[in-house]
Amino acid sequence: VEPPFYRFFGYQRWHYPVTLALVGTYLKGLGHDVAIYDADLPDAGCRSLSRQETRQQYARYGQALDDPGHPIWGEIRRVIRDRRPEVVGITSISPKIESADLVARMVREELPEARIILGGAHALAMRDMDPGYDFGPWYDEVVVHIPNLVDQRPDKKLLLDYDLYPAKDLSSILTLSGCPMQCTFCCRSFDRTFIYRDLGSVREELEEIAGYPGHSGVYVMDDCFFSHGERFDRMTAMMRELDLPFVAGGRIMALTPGKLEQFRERGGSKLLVGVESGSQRILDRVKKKLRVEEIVRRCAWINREGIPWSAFLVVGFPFETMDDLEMTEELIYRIRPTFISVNRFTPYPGTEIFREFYADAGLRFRDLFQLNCNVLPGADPAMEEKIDRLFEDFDRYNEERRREGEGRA
Ligand code: B12
Ligand code: SF4
Repeated sequence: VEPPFYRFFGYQRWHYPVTLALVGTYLKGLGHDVAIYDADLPDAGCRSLSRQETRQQYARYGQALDDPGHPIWGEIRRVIRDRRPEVVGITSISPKIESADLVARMVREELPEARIILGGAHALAMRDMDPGYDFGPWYDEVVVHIPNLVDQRPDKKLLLDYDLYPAKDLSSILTLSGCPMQCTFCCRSFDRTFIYRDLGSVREELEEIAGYPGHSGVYVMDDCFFSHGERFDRMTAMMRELDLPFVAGGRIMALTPGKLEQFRERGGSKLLVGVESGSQRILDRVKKKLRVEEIVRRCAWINREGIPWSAFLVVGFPFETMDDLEMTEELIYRIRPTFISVNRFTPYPGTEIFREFYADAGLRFRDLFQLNCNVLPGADPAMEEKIDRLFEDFDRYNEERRREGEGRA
């Protein structure tokens, strides 16, 4: 089960539950009868929301957690009763864990004999920080790692209601896992083992995506698409051959003029880049291993190549000052991305910053979502006001850039 989250606040999610598709494929390979229930599949109440709207609507998630009569809980109970599974596996990231707990509790109430297993980023992070962490009374087992899971072609047809997914939502692909960096705000800081998926299996999935009626290209979910030169070359060649436009993310230091040219020529339609901050002090403090001058230099290469791109920013680190925020603002208007994706710093369990600043802060997991307006303990009201203004200004900038793009088209 993918626990419900986005649906509660009306956000139009654009992906399918890839982690569960991989776990399900693995279990099917072992001979089990598997179905994936995506309880977060967008419904008629969901639409595309701006970042400001998302922040405003997010409180509806917390309200639903406190409302046992919410119709989505009723729907989940009905599915459990209808399907009567023997084993229920639930995946969860930290902000969703209370939703996962409620699903587990309903399974326990409806099917006392069922075995309930929890997996996912939250379980991994909590176990990493405290091997004896108690996940509560609903789970029989917690699984934090299945080796080489990414090296498979996910069987998306295991999804209940497979036919309800638009081609776009099934067109994401994961071709590796792991990252060599150790940014102090990222949960992957403690997992540096790389798994590269076999390129034959990548090709099969790309062919599957190219065959979806009305597809609009591929979204590559890898942490860095550009790091491994030979794979970059072979994968972009495959997309070109299959005539598949693609969106992918890359670390700034992995970008070169040659790779960017190849990216564009072979159908790269959008690039996602983690800029994070315009302050060298902040970049150093979060161990980003990146110089502001390199950001300016390499982002100019992207613009010169004419590739549409999103810059990901994080604002509101506990050690950030007004000067740092101003440097980020100044940098972003200088490097001129096509889209600014600004996120409120969120202390995810398992990260170095969580351990240093928030281990005893009594944070509620439900508040840990980057676009939440929650105020972290110790936050300075003047900084919060500035952050709110940045969100508004960047939404406006995004809207203007979107209109400019339409004008050109
Ligand atoms: C791809 C990805 C996405 C994709 C798609 C996510 C999806 N659900 O399909 C997109 C870009 C949409 C996305 C969005 C978000 N993501 Co994301 N994402 C990732 C990424 C890069 C890979 C996740 C993945 O699928 N890995 C492959 C699977 C197979 O591995 P796994 O999830 O680690 O699970 C392993 C085990 O836990 C176990 N397991 C997992 N579940 C289960 C279930 C059962 C039953 C069993 C037996 C085992 C099991 O098996 C796996 C193999 O060992 C990770 C970072 C990373 N490199 O891992 C972040 C990550 C998971 N995302 C994260 C976050 C915060 C988000 C967002 C909230 C961000 C946002 N601003 O919106 C959203 C929320 C999405 C949601 N799930 O609702 C955080 C979670 C942190 C935390 N402690 O909760 C991570 C860790 C990144 C980070 N910055 O630290 N994400
Ligand atoms: S933020 Fe990106 S570069 Fe840094 S550790 Fe996480 S995945 Fe790696």
